[in-house]
Amino acid sequence: MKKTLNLLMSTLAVCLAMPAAAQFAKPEDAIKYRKAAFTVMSTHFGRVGAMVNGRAPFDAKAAAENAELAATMSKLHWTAFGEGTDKGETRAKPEVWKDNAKFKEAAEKMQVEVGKLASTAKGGNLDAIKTAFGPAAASCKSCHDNFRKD
Ligand code: ASC
Repeated sequence: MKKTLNLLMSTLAVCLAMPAAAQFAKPEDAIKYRKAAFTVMSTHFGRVGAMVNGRAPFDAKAAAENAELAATMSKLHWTAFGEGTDKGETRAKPEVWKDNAKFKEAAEKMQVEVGKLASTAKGGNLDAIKTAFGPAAASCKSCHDNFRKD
């Protein structure tokens, strides 16, 4: 039991120390992973958006849960834009890699804004959520405009 645990812990340590790209066996896996993460993030972000835009009734608990999920998802994609993942089934523009510092900055801005939306949503006040939603949506859009093909 102890041996198994030791092996597990050392495997975990090696995995954490590996460069991000090496966490995916193939570039297609990284592309699939990041698309899935964007899809899940967008789904939960969109549910908050529906309440903000009056397309769905406001439910404070659901807003907080969905915003929290969007914030959690917003942390996942970035290791999946490694080298060699610019080709294949992707709409990512070459600028993601050519202008990587700018891409990272945009990614971090999005994480901060979606994080703020999640902490605001915990308060359960629709007006405050509306205020926090705008900059979060703008941070999604700015990345689409600069780093996504359509
Ligand atoms: C969403 C979603 C996005 C953003 C973006 C904001 O609900 O899926 O990617 O909002 O459209 O402009």
